[in-house]
Amino acid sequence: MKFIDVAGSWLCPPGEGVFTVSTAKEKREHLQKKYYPNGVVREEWLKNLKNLQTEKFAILGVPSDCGGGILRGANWGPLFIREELLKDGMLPCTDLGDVRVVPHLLHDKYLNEKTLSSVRKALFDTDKNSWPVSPLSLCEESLRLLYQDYPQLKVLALGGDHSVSYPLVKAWAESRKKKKIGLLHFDAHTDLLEQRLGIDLNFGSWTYHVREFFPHPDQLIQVGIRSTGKERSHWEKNLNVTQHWASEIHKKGMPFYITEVLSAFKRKNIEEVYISFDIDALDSSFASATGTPENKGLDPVACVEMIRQVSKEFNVTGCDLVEVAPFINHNFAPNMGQETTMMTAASIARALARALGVHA
Ligand SMILES: [Mn+2]
Repeated sequence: MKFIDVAGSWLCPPGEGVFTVSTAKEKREHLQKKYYPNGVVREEWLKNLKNLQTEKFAILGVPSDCGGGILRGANWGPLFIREELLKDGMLPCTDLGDVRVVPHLLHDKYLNEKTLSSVRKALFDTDKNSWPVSPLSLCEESLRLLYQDYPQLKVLALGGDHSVSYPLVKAWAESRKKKKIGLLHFDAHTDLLEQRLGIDLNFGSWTYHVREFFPHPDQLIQVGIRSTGKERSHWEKNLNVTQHWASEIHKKGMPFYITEVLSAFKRKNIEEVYISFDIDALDSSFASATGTPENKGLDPVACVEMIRQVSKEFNVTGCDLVEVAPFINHNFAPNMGQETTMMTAASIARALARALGVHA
């Protein structure tokens, strides 16, 4: 199977991944007018997908927020982050569009045959083929084919809740089996649960399940941790990860930890790095429009510097920015909370794009 044969069915034009008729319609139309000025959205989008062999970078939206549920709304992240990015001019790279999202679903392994067949008919007008239907499954399979057909392509993915990083990182890692790879994970939370309420794939467990691709603690580094029921030693000893907690970063300063991260990746001769950025790694004064904002967090400028230095020394070939939920307005951050979060999210997205090599 080729990516181009399924892309038009599994993905949709940028901004259309959230299934809605009227909510945020003007935002979607504004975005699409900028992207496709002559108005033929679907044709233009498909035309771009046919030229991926000459592209180096691409954006992908994964507007799925079924993987957690404390406060949803990260499904709007991809549209609103793109919209915010447009304010300073478009990112000079192809947009693959959004993964199609049936908002009730997470991963196909949780579905019975009857449901799979029914959703296939709804999404693809047929259930003849065994195509995936759930957002995480569609995301993983799309990227597997994308990396198979265009191995040069580096993708910046916009989530979605953090469960989307499971398929994103898995597809990225599996397409690089012969390479020494590393993961740099910014987050307030460890996301290292084995399961939550009996469900093994969710926003709090994706890191636990991608550890198999990063078997050495120097390969999986978490930055910004501060909201967890257990000590750092518990996670590091039992789960083979390295953690740099926010409290330690406040004490010793980010430059110290940038050096730590660079030397850890060097010790392991890392060839390619994936960066996953949960916006709640940042202090809630910068990022309150998210499901689980946390205070005493990181400074965005310091994070941008860490991203920059890592990309200077290592080949960063995949990134995601997740948990941006533009409609959430916590009462500790009235009025400006959402605006500030979106501006901050755009600056992180640009830093990640630059890390991939985009002149952003
Ligand atoms: Mn997370």
